[in-house]
Amino acid sequence: MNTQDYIAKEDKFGAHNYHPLPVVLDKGQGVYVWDVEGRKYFDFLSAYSAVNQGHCHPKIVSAMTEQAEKLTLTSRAFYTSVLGEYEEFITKYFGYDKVLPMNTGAEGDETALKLCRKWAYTKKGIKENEAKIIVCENNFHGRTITVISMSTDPDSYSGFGPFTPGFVTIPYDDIDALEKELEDPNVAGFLVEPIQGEAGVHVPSVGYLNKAYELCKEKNVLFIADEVQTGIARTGKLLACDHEGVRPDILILGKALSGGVYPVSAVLCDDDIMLCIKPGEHGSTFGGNPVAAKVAIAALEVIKDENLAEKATEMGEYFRDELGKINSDMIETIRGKGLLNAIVINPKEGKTAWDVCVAMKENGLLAKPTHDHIIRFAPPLVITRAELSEAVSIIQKTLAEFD
Ligand code: IF1
Repeated sequence: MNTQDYIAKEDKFGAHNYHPLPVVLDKGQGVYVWDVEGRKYFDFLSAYSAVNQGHCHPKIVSAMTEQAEKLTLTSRAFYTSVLGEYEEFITKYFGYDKVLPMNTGAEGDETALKLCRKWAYTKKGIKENEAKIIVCENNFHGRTITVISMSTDPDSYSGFGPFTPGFVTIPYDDIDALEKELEDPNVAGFLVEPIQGEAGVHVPSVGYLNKAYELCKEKNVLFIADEVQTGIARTGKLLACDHEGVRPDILILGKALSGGVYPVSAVLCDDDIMLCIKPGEHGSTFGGNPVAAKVAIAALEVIKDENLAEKATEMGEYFRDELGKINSDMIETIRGKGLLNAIVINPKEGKTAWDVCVAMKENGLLAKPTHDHIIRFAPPLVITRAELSEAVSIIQKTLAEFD
């Protein structure tokens, strides 16, 4: 079978809920992936920041295989020899009293919403079913019905109503708008991405997160950080909130929490919030399973052992500097933090970000547009300066093809 055969098979038997770049991947190692015809590519998407540690990191893979040969899943009907070890490890790693283990990022957001509402009714004293949670325009928190009920993107919510009530939307990076909505005594939480990834890597003004946190504290409102994409060293700190010294009341993690090896997400907070949910009020079949637990410990150890947050800072600065040297009228803006970056493309003679991504693929680098004109560049954090330099050459060569 060749590339077209694989694509045809997926087209025939799979749902059409994606429009992938026309490449069929077969193998991954570090910053590289190979397609079914043996062509090698730089992966500059990292599965949307799930593969921060590099594809198939040996330490993480062996943690998975070792546990998988011993005990994979019991459900939470029983204790296991691994979960407590993981819970202690991750709560000490991030500095919270407790963790509620789940599997996907969306489940992490849903869990955070439930914790926030439960806390609102049992601790803040908001009347049952009256709690409101503030979210930002252009947010992306996942694909479930409640999560898309918070979305302002018609592609995310159109045709999926009716929607979950109780959300208030404000512009991102707008402190005055937040301050105004916080006047409502029924507001229980503020859910925010420290950097809006899907919206096109929008880095908020310096001080935004800190000021937002202070305002929430003044009004006894929970500051909830969705670090599913920005967390785990991607932006040059362990958490994007660390750039501003903000400690979220509820922290949502996913993606690179497993290094892309297994679905693992987690919600961390302190006892006064976490213990609002009682036995039997929340959970999931696979949440906190032994394989996820061991994989997450290994994935987090790799982040520290290999200094990946510091590397993301250093390599990100180098990458943005080198991109800035490319002389192309198709590059309108370069923005990002750490190794979460994006360029805004000026369409040229009808050629869009998609065309640039297809051309970069032909030249050995994989990236995907977000919305019509933005290309996100997010390589694994293990990338070296030499590899980044080679990747920038590919980007430059590709853009020159459109001259
Ligand atoms: C897809 C987007 C990114 C996320 C944040 C929660 C979740 C995500 C900040 C939900 C997931 C993924 C979903 C994935 C593509 C990717 C994505 F393009 F969809 F929007 F990264 F920007 N919070 N983002 O970014 O986590 O349930 O997916 O594990 O194909 O839908 P999930």
